[in-house]
Amino acid sequence: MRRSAEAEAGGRLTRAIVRLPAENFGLGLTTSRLGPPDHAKMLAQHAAYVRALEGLGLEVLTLEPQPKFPDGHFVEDTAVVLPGLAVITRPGAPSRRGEEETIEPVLRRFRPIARIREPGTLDGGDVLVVGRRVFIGLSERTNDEGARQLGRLVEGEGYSWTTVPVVSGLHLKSGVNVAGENTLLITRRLAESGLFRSYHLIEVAPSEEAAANVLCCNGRLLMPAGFDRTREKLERLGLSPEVLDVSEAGKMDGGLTCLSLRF
Ligand code: CIR
Repeated sequence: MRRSAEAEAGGRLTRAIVRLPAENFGLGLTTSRLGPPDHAKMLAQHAAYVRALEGLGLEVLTLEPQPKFPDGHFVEDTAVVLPGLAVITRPGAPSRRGEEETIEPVLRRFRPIARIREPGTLDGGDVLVVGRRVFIGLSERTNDEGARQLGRLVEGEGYSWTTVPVVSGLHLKSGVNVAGENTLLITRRLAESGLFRSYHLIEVAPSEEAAANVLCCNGRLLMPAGFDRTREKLERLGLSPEVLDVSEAGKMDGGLTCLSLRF
């Protein structure tokens, strides 16, 4: 299959972009009450994350830390990358605006570029692509105008789209992600929206909402550590997740998907 056609079918991805966490990453935005994060531990967890991405068959491009943007290692929020186009976002949090400018020259090497423009705001964490359908979360970070702009761009690439009110977590992908073929791992609150009913839905345990931030790529599944009930459920279903500790990112409201752009 042509590489782009494979990707269009939700197929094989070849690259990932990550950014090393800056020493001051604990100054980033957070609503969690999990305590201050530890930089050395974060670096070790980030290195293990990069190794896991390489294990998925991705060539990982690692960018330098950017102390000017303490949330800058959550690169997922700065772009939406499709087989034929990279959309540079306009992050919803004022303190994060500008991160996207540091990603644009990197993505320009791989894709034609489009942009979300003022007054639109959009974080990549609010964008879930499932096959040829794009779900765009309306959240504190992504507004109607940002969603509409992205919708028009993805339509031009042959995708359909719909908006989803974000009812669990910071971003849409805090609460729902692809976990396998036609299968989503999802919080009960998002499942109840009915918007995802055409997929096979696996609900995370109600006490384990953050377990929904799994990363499915090239036929493999990564999940965050600390969510045994959900892990056992996935194992029973034969999905055999690889477990990664992302506790320090979690203290800053981040997780597995936020730490990379994959395409
Ligand atoms: C923020 O609040 O923007 C960061 N501290 C966390 C961003 C997490 N990103 C994501 O879920 N895509």
